[in-house]
Amino acid sequence: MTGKIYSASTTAPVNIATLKYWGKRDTKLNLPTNSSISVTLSQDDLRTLTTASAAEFFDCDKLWLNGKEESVEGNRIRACFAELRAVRKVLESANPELPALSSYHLHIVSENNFPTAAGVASSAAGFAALVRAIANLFELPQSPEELSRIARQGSGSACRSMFGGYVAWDMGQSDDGSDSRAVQIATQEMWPDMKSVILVVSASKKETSSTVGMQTTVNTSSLFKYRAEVLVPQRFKEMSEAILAKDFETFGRLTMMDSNQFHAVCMDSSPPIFYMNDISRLVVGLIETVNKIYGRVVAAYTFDAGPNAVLYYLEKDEPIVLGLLKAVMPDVDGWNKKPNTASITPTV
Ligand code: 2P0
Repeated sequence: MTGKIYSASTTAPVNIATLKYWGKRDTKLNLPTNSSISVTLSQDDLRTLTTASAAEFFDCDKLWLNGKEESVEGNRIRACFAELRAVRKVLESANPELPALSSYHLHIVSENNFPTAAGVASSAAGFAALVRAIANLFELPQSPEELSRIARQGSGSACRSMFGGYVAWDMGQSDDGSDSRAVQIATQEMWPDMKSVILVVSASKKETSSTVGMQTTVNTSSLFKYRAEVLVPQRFKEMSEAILAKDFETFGRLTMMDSNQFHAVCMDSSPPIFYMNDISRLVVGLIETVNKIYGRVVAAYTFDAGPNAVLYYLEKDEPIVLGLLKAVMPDVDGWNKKPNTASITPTV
């Protein structure tokens, strides 16, 4: 059978949290136990490109990731498809001349321009691109904030990739997740001299997935509750204010403190979860030493659910930061040239 194929393509960027999301109060809806903040990286360096197509003659939903067909039976993808189709259906009811795309099957083709296995927030860019591509295909009028609520159901951190610049994910208070969505704190242009670099310490897949790890922490860590209920709300306010004031000293200090505390609650879980390794700890020591020598925050490190480091610094300090990395890690020269040695890619 043949017929018209409707298509739309889009890209979505990677984001790296500076105030970490770790813990769900609702695992089905991906409702977090605390609000979080992230910086969206430049799409020139790291992005997912996704095309969504719909046709009356497609006989089932399909998804290809980096050229390989993947299942679309997961609850998270299903939730995103269902929400987007429901919104499209409302549009079709109000405009009967529109094609009935909400009832057609979808084919999704998605590609990362970075190694998926490198453990660099690929699910965030992936689900953000998936939701935005289908929303474009369906010509939905929803705002990025409203779409972020849908992307959140694919992967929590994906809601933050609906925006560039500095982004907050407001945990919300409701049980249905209607107020758990991302908002932009500031654009990238507002703080143009902010730079980041990713050190790929290991490109191997993490042992404990974020989804499993965070619920282990929620269920077993006694430090976790204090972090989520007392420390993060204070830090959220301070970090938002530091971003708006372009106060790198405070932003960097809070970023490092929050990364260390996130890994502390991981270690306080039972069984303990270790995401950082010896090279990660070497990077921490290096940055702490440089900051001490200069008597200010020259660079700030942060580590997600893996050993890879992301460093934030101001452009004026790039010679110090990259010079130091090159001196200490001479192999640092590009993506994955030597597996399991550090490699860097500077981003904006
Ligand atoms: C973050 N991470 O804020 C934190 C910091 C990892 C460490 O969001 O289960 O892949 O899909 O909602 O979003 C990774 O968790 O988890 C994450 P799900 P997700 O970026």
